[in-house]
Amino acid sequence: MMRSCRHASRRCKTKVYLDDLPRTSVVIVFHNEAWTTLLRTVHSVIDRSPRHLLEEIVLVDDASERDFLKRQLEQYVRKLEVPVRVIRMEQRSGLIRARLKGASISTGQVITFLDAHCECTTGWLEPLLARIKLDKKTVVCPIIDVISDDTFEYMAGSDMTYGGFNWKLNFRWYPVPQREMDRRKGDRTLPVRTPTMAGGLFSIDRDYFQEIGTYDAGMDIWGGENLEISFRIWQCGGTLEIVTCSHVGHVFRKATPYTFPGGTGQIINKNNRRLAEVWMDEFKNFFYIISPGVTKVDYGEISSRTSLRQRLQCKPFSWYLENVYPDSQIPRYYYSLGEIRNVETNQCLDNMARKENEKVGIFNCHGMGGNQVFSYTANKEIRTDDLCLDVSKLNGPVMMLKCHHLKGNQLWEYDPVKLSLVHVNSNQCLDKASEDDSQVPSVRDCTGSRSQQWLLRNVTLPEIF
Ligand code: UD2
Ligand code: MN
Repeated sequence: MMRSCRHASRRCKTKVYLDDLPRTSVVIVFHNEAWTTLLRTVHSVIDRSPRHLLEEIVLVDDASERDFLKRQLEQYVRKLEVPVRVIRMEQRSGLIRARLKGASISTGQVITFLDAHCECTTGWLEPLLARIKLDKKTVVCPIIDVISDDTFEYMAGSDMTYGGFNWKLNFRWYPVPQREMDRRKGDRTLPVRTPTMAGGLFSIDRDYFQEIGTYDAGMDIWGGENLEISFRIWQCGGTLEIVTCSHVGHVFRKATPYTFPGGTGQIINKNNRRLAEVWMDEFKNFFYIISPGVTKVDYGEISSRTSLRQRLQCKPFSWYLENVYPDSQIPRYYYSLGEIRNVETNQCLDNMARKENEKVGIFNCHGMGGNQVFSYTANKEIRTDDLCLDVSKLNGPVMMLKCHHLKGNQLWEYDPVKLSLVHVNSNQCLDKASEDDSQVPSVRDCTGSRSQQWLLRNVTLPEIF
């Protein structure tokens, strides 16, 4: 176990919190969790929460198949000095419906959700509850520290990253942008407004959880619920924060210890479709164009969720992109979304599943989205999800770098008449291939040749242009 406050910054340690904060129930759902990690979670909650702020712990067993999680667990928790209730799902339901069940039988004014393999640090709870006391529409997450799944070593998480997501609707950490540092006047002990939450660790006022529609109970097993609740909180008038003075460790596992009945892809795609259809308006196209296969997945009935959105008069997704997540990987305005096809060779730009700092490629057009989807944005960057086409030397190859929103080497001017893509900094044109490698597009002096002409498919021109 770690020493107290190891990761809290010194200024966090001197903060003083009111005594009469709202009390919380801690809800922990699990399926086939290991004994030691589950108990490490429970004990750390008991040991590191001020007793008067902890109403109870609710353990929801999502139909585990391990014997020790049955009577042995019940007998063990009976001896603990905080009320711990164990409830069972009748059948495997997934973490979303298991959390809903746990929330519904809990009684604290605040509900705190934790994964079943966490370790709360000293002082984790007070800063979370203090934010909710100030405004019950604030939903708060701790900084998630990393517990190694090999050695169980404890490593501090960063207060300089916040939650976002990519075109495939995967949750991702991204650097906290300058505007958020400025808003806090550089004080890193103040909560960070985050566009999304990771999903597993957060506290929410019980009444507010009800008011904004808890979770989408039509989502199965795992995935999607974290973005869904994030979009919903922001679009429907709440605030989502990472409270940087609160730290909770989480075991990040390389592989899931459980099955996804019906197939991992099917389930996650269904959940993602539900959130895209209900909350993302026309921006769901980023998800659908990059993964066209997804549109075949049945997402069930969503009318209760769309009417929730109406009833709460939630704002459009464009509002969220503009006001909450302007540095999003999904651009608020863009000229095109789809393939970028070379006129001479009829081949398409292709990220070749390469990663950051690697070269963009060119390949036969396949029309299947994926690696051949690019967006030419209103900021005149060419992005493939969270990477931008970037050139840093004359006649240089086109690299894929993290989009920096600073124009510079990532600024491209498309001429819809000449069909050229001019790299503004070098004043050279995107060409199908470099001198020495036909598979590597590069910039060359502009000649107007057909190898420098490009068709941007699915061109949509929003009214502002
Ligand atoms: C992250 C979240 C997780 C959840 C998930 C997206 C963190 C640290 N974790 O994945 O909470 O939001 O993204 O859905 O932010 N479980 C069940 N029944 C199931 C499957 C899982 O009860 O059918 C439990 C599981 O035992 C665990 C919790 O749900 O306690 C989260 O599952 P995970 O730890 O496998 O998810 P993780 O951390 O990869
Ligand atoms: Mn987890």
